[in-house]
Amino acid sequence: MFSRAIVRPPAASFAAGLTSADLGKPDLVLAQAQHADYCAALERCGLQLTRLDADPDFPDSTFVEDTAIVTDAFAVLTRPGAAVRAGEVARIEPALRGIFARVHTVEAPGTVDGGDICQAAGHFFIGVSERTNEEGARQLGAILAQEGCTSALVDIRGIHGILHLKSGISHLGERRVVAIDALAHHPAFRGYDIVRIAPEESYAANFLRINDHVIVAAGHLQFAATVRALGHEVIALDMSEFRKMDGALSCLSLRF
Ligand code: CIR
Repeated sequence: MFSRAIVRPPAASFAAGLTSADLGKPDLVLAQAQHADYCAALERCGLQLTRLDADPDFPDSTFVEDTAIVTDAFAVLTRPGAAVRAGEVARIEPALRGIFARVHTVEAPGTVDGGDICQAAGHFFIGVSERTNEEGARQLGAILAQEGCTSALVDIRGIHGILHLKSGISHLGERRVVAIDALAHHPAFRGYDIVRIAPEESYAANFLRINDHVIVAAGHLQFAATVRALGHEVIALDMSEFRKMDGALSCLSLRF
């Protein structure tokens, strides 16, 4: 069960963030409204929110997920792979130290983006990507082992169109992994039920299972129907402005 989440709204500088999407400039007012809807959805799922202030010094800082990995018992401060995002970690650190008794860190030359880390109960899939390097993955694996957790690497370099591992897979719970075609047969997911996502709905591979609900990106009707058929209540959220900045549902919060 999740009971809490940390969020940070998009700042006035949001449109100056990193992006590889060719979807136009985001509308700040609409992004703020979509973020408010996102927060309301988390609350509807039963989460108590820690709301950090918008941070205009870091345009991508609304994507708090990349700065840390959090569990019920501990947190890991990451070292984001994009140099312009490195300073976001120090900005979230006080909040995490106020909540977690055990806070680990990833050290140079390791880099890790939280978006590359997918938790499935006590097991973690660690994506090696343009943002998370092999040394960062190694350090994180060692930290997780020290905490009694297991992990497996998934190299996504060379898979076109995904920034992070969780752009291509998410854990639905009950040992079910939703995956895009390019990741569906990866050996790391052996022993898991794979739910394939249609290529035209690949953006929906990033979703949030929170307690009894599954939050999905609006407009992915086949996927929403699949999730409902598996017995979950679906909340659909418009993510248009975050998608323009390569963001998706999981990026906008740290949940524990
Ligand atoms: C970036 O390129 O870092 C941001 N514009 C988007 C980060 C998305 N984060 C995530 O998927 N966890």
